[in-house]
Amino acid sequence: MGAQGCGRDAAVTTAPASNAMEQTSTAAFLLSTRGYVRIPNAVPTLTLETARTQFFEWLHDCFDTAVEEGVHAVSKRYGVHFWHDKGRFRISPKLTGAFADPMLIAHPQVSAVLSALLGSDFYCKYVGSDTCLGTAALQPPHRDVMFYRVNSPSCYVINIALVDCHLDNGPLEVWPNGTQWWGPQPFLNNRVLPFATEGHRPELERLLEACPAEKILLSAGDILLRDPGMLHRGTINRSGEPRPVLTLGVAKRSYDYRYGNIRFNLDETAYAALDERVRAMFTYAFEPSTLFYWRMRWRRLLAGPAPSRFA
Ligand SMILES: O=C(O)CCC(=O)C(=O)O
Repeated sequence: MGAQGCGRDAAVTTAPASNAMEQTSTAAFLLSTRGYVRIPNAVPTLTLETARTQFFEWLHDCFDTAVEEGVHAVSKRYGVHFWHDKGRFRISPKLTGAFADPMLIAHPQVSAVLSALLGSDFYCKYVGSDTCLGTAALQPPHRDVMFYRVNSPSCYVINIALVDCHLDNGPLEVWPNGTQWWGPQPFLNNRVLPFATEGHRPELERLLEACPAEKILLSAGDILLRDPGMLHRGTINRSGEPRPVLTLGVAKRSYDYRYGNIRFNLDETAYAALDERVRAMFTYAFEPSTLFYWRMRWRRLLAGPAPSRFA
């Protein structure tokens, strides 16, 4: 099976898998070195199906809510926050019902791996989703976060496949290896930065021509953990069906970035109703009695206003 990388065939992978709790250290090793690891069949069927049905209702509500590209909006029937650009919809799910299920949002295997790498008090900065449609263009290779100041990742992305992600519906393409591989200097030496998610970056694509890329295939219910510093891109969806994947950004407490606002997903009532394993990831936004709440407020103030779709 060949799939188009930067001018050469990208390998196709189902991603190295970690199955059991006792494999936490192996999964953490793969995530740190290779840049990604897959937890197969992680989400229970009923939770997955309920979440998928709900998600498609939100998606259609967003389709029915006409808004300009790149502008943050709220859908007219369900009130979900979203924006879309170039055939890619970013919906912030409301964390109730199946979307508040710890087996989806705070999966024990995922938490064990992330605790090993980020500390058990890691927090969740955003819960979003990437849905690519048939109109979505091939993205340029990019990283999701700025270069880290230290030589190990300070944050990770959790991708939860709501549908099968196969070669025809726009699977994620990655250039494997974690942050330690993709440091700033080689890019600066070549006067090219890997942050743009749209348009063409021929200089970057040329540099990557000799670097093997992989397209990651996922089954619905698989969870992919990846280093957002690993180069990757969204590909083309030829299936005629939307391809939704949930996307959570989690980080060490010492680290913050501008993207995301958990208030798009939760209000006080929904927060209070959360299972404590899920709630623990969001205390920073709802518990003024904690130091971390004020530290995050302060960081946000210092960072200044972000684009509306980020804020
Ligand atoms: O759609 C995807 O799977 C990934 C998209 C992506 O990497 C991005 O929009 O930054």
